[in-house]
Amino acid sequence: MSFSRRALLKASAAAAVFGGISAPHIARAQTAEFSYKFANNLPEQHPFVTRAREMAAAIKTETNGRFDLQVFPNSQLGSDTDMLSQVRSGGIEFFTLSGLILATLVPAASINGIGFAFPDYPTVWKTMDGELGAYVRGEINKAGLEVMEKIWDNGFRQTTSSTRPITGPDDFKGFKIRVPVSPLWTSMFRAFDASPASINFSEVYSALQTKIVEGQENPLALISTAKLYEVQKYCSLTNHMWDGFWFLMNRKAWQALPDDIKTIVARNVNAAAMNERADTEALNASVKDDLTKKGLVFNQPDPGPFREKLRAAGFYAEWKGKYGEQAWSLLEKAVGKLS
Ligand code: X2X
Repeated sequence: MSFSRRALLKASAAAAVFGGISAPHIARAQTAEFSYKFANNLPEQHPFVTRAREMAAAIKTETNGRFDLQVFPNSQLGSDTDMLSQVRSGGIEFFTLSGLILATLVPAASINGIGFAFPDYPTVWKTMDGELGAYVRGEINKAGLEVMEKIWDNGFRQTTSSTRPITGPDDFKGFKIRVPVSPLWTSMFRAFDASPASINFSEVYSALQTKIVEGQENPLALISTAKLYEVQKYCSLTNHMWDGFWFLMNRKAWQALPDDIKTIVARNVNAAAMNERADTEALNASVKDDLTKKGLVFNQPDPGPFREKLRAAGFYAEWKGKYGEQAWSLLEKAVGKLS
């Protein structure tokens, strides 16, 4: 008997045993009072998805099977643009989205993506768990969506390319770069004189592979787990913005839950966000060597000239005007003077 066949038989014997033991759980699952979908754009291997699945299991246990949360990662239910429409209409109940993309609906939500605003993670969490985060959540509520308190980490974004490394702002001139669908992203890369193309994450790998664009920018954890290194050669540690995911909920679906279930869901979602932050930050910090082995060539440019270029292009002044005095002063209170 081959090893794999033996393993298969063993596995099915185990399944029979555990199937028998867990039969009551299966029965309970079938009678879940609430069966909700949680959609997101992240690859299965990303720590985000591991924590999301763990959270869904904990919620099911703690609600005695009354609340069943199904996790759909990897843009399985559509692109970010599609999923945002679906969470608004109720087609999906829960959805995590970058604040910068959410800004197509809630303009204030892109404010954390202002170029070079955050020096480090402690400042990010102080700001997003503090007054600026509360302000953005208020704006999200005004737009008709519910949002959990804790934002999940995507990370500090780095720039990859198949053609040339980015060593300073001049290398961005004419650079064909994919950016997510978001006015702030387009504006920032126009300020660098690049040629940004708005493309949903679900299409990024193939856009890079077919060379529709030369490069893209994302945190290392995502460059690794989405295997973007397979279709890119250079990685420039530009650290040009921090990006995170707001946990959004369809309002009617949230309001339909009894208070005891709401409490369990909120506690577990926010706890998962905290664990995901720790995992993702650690992966962003540790995965560079692995990516080097996989063939990416790294460089670390000085951020100074990039900031200067944005300032000279009027980027900070323009966005301060768009966000307005209140939001901008909350940002500057947390990170220091930007414009
Ligand atoms: O689309 C991207 O690049 C991603 C996955 O980082 C976001 O969700 C903003």
